Amino acid sequence: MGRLLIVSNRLPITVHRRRGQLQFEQSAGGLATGLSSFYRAYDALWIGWPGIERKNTIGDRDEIKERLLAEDCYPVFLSQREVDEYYNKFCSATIWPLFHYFPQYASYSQSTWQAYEHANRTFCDAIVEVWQQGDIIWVHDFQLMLLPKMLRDRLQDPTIGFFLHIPFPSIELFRLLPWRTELIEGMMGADLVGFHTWDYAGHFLASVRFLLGHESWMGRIPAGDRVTRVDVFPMGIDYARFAAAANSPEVEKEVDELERTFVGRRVVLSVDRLDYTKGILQRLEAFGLFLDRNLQYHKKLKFVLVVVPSRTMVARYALLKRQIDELVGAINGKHGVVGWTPITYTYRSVPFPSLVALYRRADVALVTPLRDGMNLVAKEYLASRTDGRGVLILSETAGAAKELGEALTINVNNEEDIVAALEDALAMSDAEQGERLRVMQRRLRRYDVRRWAQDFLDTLTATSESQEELRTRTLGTHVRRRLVKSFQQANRRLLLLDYDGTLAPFASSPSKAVPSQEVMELLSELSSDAGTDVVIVSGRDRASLDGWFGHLPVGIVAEHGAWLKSKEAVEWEMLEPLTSEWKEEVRPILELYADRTPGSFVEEKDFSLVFQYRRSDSRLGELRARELVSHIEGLTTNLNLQVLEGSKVVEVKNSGVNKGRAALRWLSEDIDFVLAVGDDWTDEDTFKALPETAWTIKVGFSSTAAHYNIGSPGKVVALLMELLQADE
Ligand code: GDG
Repeated sequence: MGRLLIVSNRLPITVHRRRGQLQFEQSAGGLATGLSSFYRAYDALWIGWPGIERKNTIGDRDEIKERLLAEDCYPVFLSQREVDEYYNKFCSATIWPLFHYFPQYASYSQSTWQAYEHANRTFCDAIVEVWQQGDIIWVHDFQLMLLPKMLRDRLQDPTIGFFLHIPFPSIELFRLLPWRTELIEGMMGADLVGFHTWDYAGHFLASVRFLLGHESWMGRIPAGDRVTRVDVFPMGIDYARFAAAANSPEVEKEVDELERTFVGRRVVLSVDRLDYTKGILQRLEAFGLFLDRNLQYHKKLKFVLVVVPSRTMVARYALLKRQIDELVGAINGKHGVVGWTPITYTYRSVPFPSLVALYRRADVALVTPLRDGMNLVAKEYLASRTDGRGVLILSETAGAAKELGEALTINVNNEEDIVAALEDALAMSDAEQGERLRVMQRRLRRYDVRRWAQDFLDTLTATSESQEELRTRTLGTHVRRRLVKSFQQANRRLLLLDYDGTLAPFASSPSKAVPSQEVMELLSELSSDAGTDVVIVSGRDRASLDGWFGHLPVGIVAEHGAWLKSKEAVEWEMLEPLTSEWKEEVRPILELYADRTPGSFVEEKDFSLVFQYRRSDSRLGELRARELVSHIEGLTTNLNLQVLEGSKVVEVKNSGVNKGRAALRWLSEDIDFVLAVGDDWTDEDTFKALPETAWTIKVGFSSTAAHYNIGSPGKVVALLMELLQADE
């Protein structure tokens, strides 16, 4: 196995220059601390910005590189201007607010977008410098959403994973971005795209469907000649580190010191980076209300508010800082007395042992983000409670709430909710606290940050292996050559070709999918050879097929096998005697569904009725299709009918009729080359009916009975062209 290349905006090591001297320090932040022990155990290289502006590295770049390499890190050098435009502006003022449901804070500027693209390309160049065949690349977070595709375009069959640490918003927000398509295509360059929760994954899948038109199946999105897998990996913490620290003498000492400060008072704690997404103002307002209502807690309670400076260069953050300062002042001014201020507020980062000591001492952790991808603070608090006490109050809009059902969950916009939760938390018995804690701790201990990373990487490896399998099933050059050769050597050949999705791409309505000039010429030339039988095997009605192909010397199967016409014949022939009286009974049901599904309609053929929903909202269409199938199921058995679910269609027709049965009518002993190509599951009947020796090819990459897969109708046409040329 190759190495693991972790890529994130910041390296786990930050480089500073103080009084001319280079200094190397551990970076703060959940990802850096969480993954640092993990990546050291791997044959890994971490690629990212070391936090020092490029100008400041002049003359020392080689030394920086060398010292970072000794720590398995590889620097991407960025100028202050690049960081301003790309990180402080595009990442912090466009993506961050929009993805956290603050569209009113998002600004859209073409120049910062270009800086984002440029920064992603700079990362791409750095990776290309170090990448070797077999390496696994794991890209992190919203700063690098374009990177997976950029890498895929530059490297040969790379294995790429992408993990988004923040929420992926609903399509209604994501679509507001002018560069939505580029971003989603960028992420789709990965083999595996990971999120913290199913909601985020679902939103991503909906955006892919809406913007790129790719459907997904069980979290897999076949697109072109690859499949991108989407899955959920709720990030864990370094549980053992927090649990061990909580019992360490150093932390014990700090807890004792805190005890002297708090003298028996109850403690409510919150710890966040300064950010409007964290709901700090809402929390303070609610705490103020709690004090108004609960005089019994005056002088007996402390709220410790730790705010860690963040994105101080961004104006909105500076404003928020002023608002917090004012509100803390107002609450302390209103309720404080000599000897007691209700809120102890620190605006700086606290050292790790002090953080754990605060977690240990706090009776309640009040975690109230308006939106948060996950929120690791909530998990760290729980891991530090080795004494079996402590209550977590957690906002339901934090990703962590999906896993921590035993916490007291609140709606941050509901002040009453927060006040009630604080009252409940402070009144909760030790026994109940212990019970709730134990369940959550067990979960967090099992799925810690190492399991999380390992789980992601295992899934990535499996996805990449199945990609490999797909590549071998894909009609590559080698197999193609064999196919062409066997076509050339055969005396009598049979080509069974589906039409929609095989010879022609799907159009918005069936009548618009007319055969191209190229396809017509191709079919005409292939069928002009006396030794080659060409048969169009379609689900369409006779009239359309006759109109398009009737003048060519080709066989035609219409309505999925209900009607057949050989190349010499003028008249259509029925595969077997069929009736259509059932239509009177079934038509009104299909029409009812069409009326309730904007964009859909009912198509009528001689022996079938079709509910077509290609132009409808795909989720509504699928829902209606499923409802329709179950609605008519009972009816169809009585009437000896079958229901086929094709690509954006539900077709009701006589049972016993299928493309496979019809296709067999063209097989004869002297045929020594058979090729069948189709995209739909109605073509599976053809694949299954044919002898093992037949060349069967499925267009697209969902599972199939065919021997090979091919990417698109365009590639089918190219293949047929190759056959034609081989024959000349
Ligand atoms: C993003 C997503 C997602 C905080 N203050 C101090 C300190 N910290 C450490 C905490 C924790 C980390 O910083 C903060 O992580 P969060 O998850 O709470 O929030 P974000 O920074 O916004 O992280 C978030 C996360 O990525 C991971 O995917 O959960 O939703 O927004 O580890 O301990 N550490 C020290 N002193 C402090 O004062 N030592």
